[in-house]
Amino acid sequence: MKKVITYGTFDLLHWGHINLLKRAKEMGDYLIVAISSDAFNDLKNKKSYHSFENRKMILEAIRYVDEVIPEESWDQKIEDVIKHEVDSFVMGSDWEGKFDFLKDYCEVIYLPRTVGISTSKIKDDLLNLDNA
Ligand code: C2G
Repeated sequence: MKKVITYGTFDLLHWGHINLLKRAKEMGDYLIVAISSDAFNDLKNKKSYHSFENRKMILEAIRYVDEVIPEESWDQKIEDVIKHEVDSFVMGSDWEGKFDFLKDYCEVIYLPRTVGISTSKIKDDLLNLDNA
């Protein structure tokens, strides 16, 4: 069984996230998503609309996702890859090159980011809607 892992906040889930998760799952048979905890989001200077528990519940409902684990630090990826016997690490291309240190442990794949959608775009558009 080929195991794939990916990491992210996945707040205000949108079709760019789904595109990523779909393609990540196509890389293997079992997809693990490490979802950023609320505390780790603070470290990333990201404020999520949905709590960790609710973002986790939403991700677990997605057909491409087999397992959801917490992401609590920048330094857990090697341990996660070893512990979960991961074959491929997949991220969107906005992270190109940032996680190449994992190449000693698994395949590292950066997939083209979906253009035209992002959680911050959703927030901005909704704000502008109010001011329209
Ligand atoms: N993504 C994408 N296309 C978009 C938006 C996001 O392909 N239009 C991808 C990102 O590249 C990432 C994943 O979806 O691979 C999750 O995106 P975020 O929730 O924004 O995650 P991020 O804050 O980048 O967290 O340790 C890694 C970090 O936790 C990544």
